[in-house]
Amino acid sequence: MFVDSVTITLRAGKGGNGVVAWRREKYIPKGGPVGGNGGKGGSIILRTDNHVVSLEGYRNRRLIHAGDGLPGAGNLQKGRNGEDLILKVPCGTLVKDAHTGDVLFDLIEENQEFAICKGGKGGKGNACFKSPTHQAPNICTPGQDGECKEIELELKLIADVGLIGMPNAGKSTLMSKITYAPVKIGAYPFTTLYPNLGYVHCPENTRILIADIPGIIENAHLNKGLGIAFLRHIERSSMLIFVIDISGFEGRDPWEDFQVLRHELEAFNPELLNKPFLVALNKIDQEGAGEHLAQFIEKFPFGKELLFPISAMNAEGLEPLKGAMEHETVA
Ligand SMILES: Nc1nc2c(ncn2[C@@H]2O[C@H](COP(=O)(O)OP(=O)(O)OP(=O)(O)O)[C@@H](O)[C@H]2O)c(=O)[nH]1
Ligand SMILES: [Mg+2]
Repeated sequence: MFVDSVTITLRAGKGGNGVVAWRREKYIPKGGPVGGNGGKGGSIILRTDNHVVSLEGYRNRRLIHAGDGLPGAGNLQKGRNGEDLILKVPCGTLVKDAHTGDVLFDLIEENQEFAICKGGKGGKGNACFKSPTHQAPNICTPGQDGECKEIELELKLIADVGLIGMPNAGKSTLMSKITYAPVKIGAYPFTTLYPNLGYVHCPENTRILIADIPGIIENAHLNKGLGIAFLRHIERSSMLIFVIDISGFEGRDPWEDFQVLRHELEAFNPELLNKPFLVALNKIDQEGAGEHLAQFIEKFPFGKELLFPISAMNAEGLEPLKGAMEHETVA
């Protein structure tokens, strides 16, 4: 299951207590204080890992805590430190304070770490308090509590290119033809329920990461269909590809679809409209596509070089589209 937002409480380990103990050996009267310090509590660290693709692992875990430090012991023995806990999260995870919504950190790169909760310090044993004027201190201190935070993890995928389209426009079909991603394709709307990621391999060993997200329909910003929360996954993309069904199937107007998509993007975040984009006019193999294609091209005000008539199903016209994508995303 693809989970892209969770709220969890993290508690770092408590420090172990210091202890009071005395050296007791034959022929050594008044051996002095030998109470050891407590161990440090374990900290909690978030670390990105490319093998983790969603936040699903945290869906049913409300409280996560690191190990406590152990108390000290006699003979100056220090308690063992609590183990640090490393939580693996996908690249693109935003860490927010669950109460204020403030962004605490943005984990973008592979193996990036963020120490979110520090473990408590261990208490001091009585050996620590020995001084020339105080030879037999009968005191020790308790370990400190570890930091505790309630945080929200939000995943925003970091794909170079985001595919935007109405349900059934052929986004997943396009994805399956230009990447090796195992995507589900179906002749019914909302086949894709969660974002899929896949790489397009370009010459010179570069590659472009593409995100195929669920279909967007009119008033998706009012929670129609699957809503527009998935648009967060294309917020970081450097370019968008609108996939439009140009066949005019069931009386649909492709130009109207394009307007609706732009309107929904604007409702989510107006800056999305400022991103570079291309338009893949899909299903040109279908009857009636030619007429709609001509109308679309005529109405399109942004420059004809952004338009790519394709048939994803028959893998027609994909090379120029890949070339344009590469040109825009590979520096
Ligand atoms: N004739 C024709 N059919 C196509 C083409 N591309 C996709 N289709 C068909 O259109 C239907 C929908 O394709 P998908 O790739 O699942 O569409 P989608 O945009 O991912 O749809 P959602 O995941 O529901 O948003 C499938 O039956 C495909 O076989 C094309 O170029 N020509
Ligand atoms: Mg799909």
